Amino acid sequence: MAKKPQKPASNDITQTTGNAGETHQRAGGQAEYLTTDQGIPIADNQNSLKIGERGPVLLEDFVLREKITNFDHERIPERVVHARGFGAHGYFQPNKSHAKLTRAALFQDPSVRTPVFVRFSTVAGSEGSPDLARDVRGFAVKFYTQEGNWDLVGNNIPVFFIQDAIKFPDLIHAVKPEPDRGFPQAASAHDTFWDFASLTPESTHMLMWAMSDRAIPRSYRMMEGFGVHTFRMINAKGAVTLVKFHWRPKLGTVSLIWDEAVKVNGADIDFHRRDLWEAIQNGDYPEWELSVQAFTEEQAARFDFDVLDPTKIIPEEVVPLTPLGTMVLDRTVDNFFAETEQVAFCPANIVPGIDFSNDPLLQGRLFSYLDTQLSRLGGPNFHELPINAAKCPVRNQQRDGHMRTTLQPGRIAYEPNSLDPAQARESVERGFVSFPAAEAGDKMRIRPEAFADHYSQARQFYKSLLPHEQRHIAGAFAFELGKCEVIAVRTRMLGRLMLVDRELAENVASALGMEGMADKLKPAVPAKDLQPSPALSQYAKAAKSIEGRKLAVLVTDGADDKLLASIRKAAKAEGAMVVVVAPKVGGFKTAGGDRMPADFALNAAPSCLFDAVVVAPSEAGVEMLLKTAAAVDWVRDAFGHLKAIAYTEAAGPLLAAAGVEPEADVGVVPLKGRDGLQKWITAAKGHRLWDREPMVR
Ligand code: HDE
Repeated sequence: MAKKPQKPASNDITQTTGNAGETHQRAGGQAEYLTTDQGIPIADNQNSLKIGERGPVLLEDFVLREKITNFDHERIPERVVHARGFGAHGYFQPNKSHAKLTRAALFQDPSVRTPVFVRFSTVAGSEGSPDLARDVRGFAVKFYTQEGNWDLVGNNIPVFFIQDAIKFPDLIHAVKPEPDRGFPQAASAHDTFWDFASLTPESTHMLMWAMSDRAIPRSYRMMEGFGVHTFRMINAKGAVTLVKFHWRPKLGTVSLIWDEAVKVNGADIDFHRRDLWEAIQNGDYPEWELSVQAFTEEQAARFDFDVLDPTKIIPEEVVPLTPLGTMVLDRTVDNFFAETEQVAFCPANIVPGIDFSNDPLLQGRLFSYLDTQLSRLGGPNFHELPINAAKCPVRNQQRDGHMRTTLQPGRIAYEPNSLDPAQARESVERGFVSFPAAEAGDKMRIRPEAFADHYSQARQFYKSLLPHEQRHIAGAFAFELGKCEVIAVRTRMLGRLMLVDRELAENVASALGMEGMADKLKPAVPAKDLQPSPALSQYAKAAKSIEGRKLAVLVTDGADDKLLASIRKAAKAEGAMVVVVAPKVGGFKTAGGDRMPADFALNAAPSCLFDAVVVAPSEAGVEMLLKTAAAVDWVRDAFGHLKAIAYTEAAGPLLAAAGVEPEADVGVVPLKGRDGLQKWITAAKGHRLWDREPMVR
C-alpha cells in the first residue's frame, strides 16, 4: 500500500530529505512555496512520480522533466579565450571636464558617476583553471554611459603578441592544450606555444612582458590595465587627438613570485576571485585611475615606431599620462552566471567622442567579439540581458530573433516612416559620426615596413627593470623553455633572446644548461639601444604600503592575546587585514584563558596565501608545531617567498627547524621591545625582501 505523501517542506520548520521520517532543522520557518517554471506549486521536490513504491518512473512527471531539462542546458559555451574570469560592478567619475579632448558624455561633468561592470580574466585556461596561471590578464570595462555602452576591452600588459588579427587563431591554438593530448591546461610552458612564439619575431616584446612578474599578479586590485591599441578622441568641434588608455591601481602594481604562484594554485585555485570578492564585501573598494597618453598625428609621425603597431608602447617619459578620472568597484555580482558569464564585451561598442584607429589587430577584433557572442549567447538579442543592456534609451527598428524579450508595440518596424510622427529619428547633432579619416591605397596583404623592428622595445623593457625583475624574466624563460621537449624550439628561442639582450639570453641558457647553443638568427631590424623607461618597472614606482594586503598570525593554545590585539591595531592603521591561523579552525585558548576563533586551520592556509606573517605560538604550542610539517613549511615558505616575518621568542625553535636564522635580514624581525611590530610593518611595506632572493634561489 502506498505511503501518504510527505508533508510539504515549504511551510514547515523542518526540511524533508526524501527518506521517510529523516528531517533537518531549517532556519526561517515560513517560506514561500516552490513552483515549476510555469508557476505550478510543487508538493514534493524529493521524489519522482512512480507506479508504486518500487515501480518505474512516469514520463508524465512534468516536475522531474522540467527540472532535469533545465539542468541539462545550464551551461553555455565558455569563452574561447578569457574563459576564466571574475566580474564586479562600480562606477567611473571624471576628475574634471575633459570637453577639450572628447565630447564623450562620461567625461564632461565631474559630478556625474557612470556605472561600470568590469571583468578580469586569464586568457589561456578554461573556466575552471587556476587563477595564478602565468598568463596575460584581461581587464575589460563596460561603461553604461548616457549615450550608450562603451567597452574598453583591455589587458594588464600594454602590448600584444601579434600585429595582425589573422594570426590570432594560430596564437591561441599554439597556447591552448595540445590537440592530440588535451594538456597542458592554462600554461604556455609547452612545445607548441614556444614553437609558434620562436617562429614569430613580432611576439618578442610581448614575451618579455608575459615572462615578467606582470603575468602573476598579486591581485586583480593590484594590476595596471591598458587599452593596448591607439584610439581617437574627438571633441565637440571635431578636433581629434590620438590616445592610449591606461588604468593605474591605487594599491600599486605588485605580483607574486613564481614558486608562490605555483603553491597558491594548489592552496586556493580561486585566489584572485576570492581576493576581489572579500575586498568588496569588506568595503575596501578597489580603485583605478583612468588616464590617456594624448598625442597628435604629427607627434606620432615623429616616433621611431608606428602607433598602429600593437606590439609597441609609447614611453611615458615621451608622452606622459593625463588622468581622466577614477573607477571604483563597490558591488559584487548577485549571480555569477547572469552577470559575469553572460556579460558580452565588444571593442566595437564605442560612443560619440571616441573612435577607432587603423591598428590591424583592433580592426580584426571589431569583427570577432560580436561574432563569438552570437554563438556563445545563442542569438542576436543578448544586448537585452540586464548585464549587457544600455542604461539609456534604446530605440530602433531591429526586431524579433531568438529570445527577444522587449515588447515593441505599434505597426512601424521600418524607417523612414510617416504613420507615427512620434517614432525615433536619426540625429546629426547627437549621433555617432565616424572621424572622416582620408584613406587611399592599393588593395594588398602586406605588413607595413614601420612594424619591422621587433627587438628595440623588447630590449628597452628589459633594461628599464630593476635587477630582481630582470632575474624573474630569466627564471620564467628558463622554466617555460625547460618544459619544452623539442630541443630545436629551445635553441631557436635562445637565438631570439640573443637579439634582445645577450646577458639575458646567456642567463637563460645557463639556467637550462644549454650554454652556447643559441641559434644564430638574423633580425630584419637589429635592436637599437633606446632610453630606458623607468615607468615600465612595477617596483620602481610602487608606493611603500601594505594597504589592501592580507597578513597572517600563526598561533597555538597559549598565544598572547595582547600581542594579537596590537598586531590587529597596527595593521588596521595601515589599511591591511589580519587573519589568524591556528592548528584547528575551531579556535585556540589564549594565554589569558579566553577562547578565540581562528580564521583558518593551519593545513588549509599555507603562508603563500598571505603577504607577511607573524609566528606567535606559545612555548608549549611550538613543541607541537615542530612535529607538524605544515608549520615548518609555513615558515620556510614565508622566508623563501621573501616575506617579512615577525616572531616571538617562543617561535625560535620553529624558525630554526625551517632553516631561518634569527634576524637573518631586516625582514626577519623579533617581536621584542616596542618597535618590533613597526619594524616588521616597515619591512612588509617594501612588498618583498628582494635582497634575500639570491640567498634562497
Ligand atoms: Fe580578445 N577576444 N581578441 N583581446 N579579449 C575575446 O570575445 C580577439 C585581444 C580581450 O571578460 C573573445 O567575448 C581577437 C587583445 C579580453 O568577457 C574573442 C583578437 C586584447 C577578453 C576575442 C584579440 C584582448 C577578450 C572571446 C586579435 C587586449 C575577455 C570571448 C585580433 C587589448 C572579455 C569574447 C571578457 C575576449 C577575440 C586580441 C582582450 C574570441 C580576434 C589585443 C579582456 O572574440
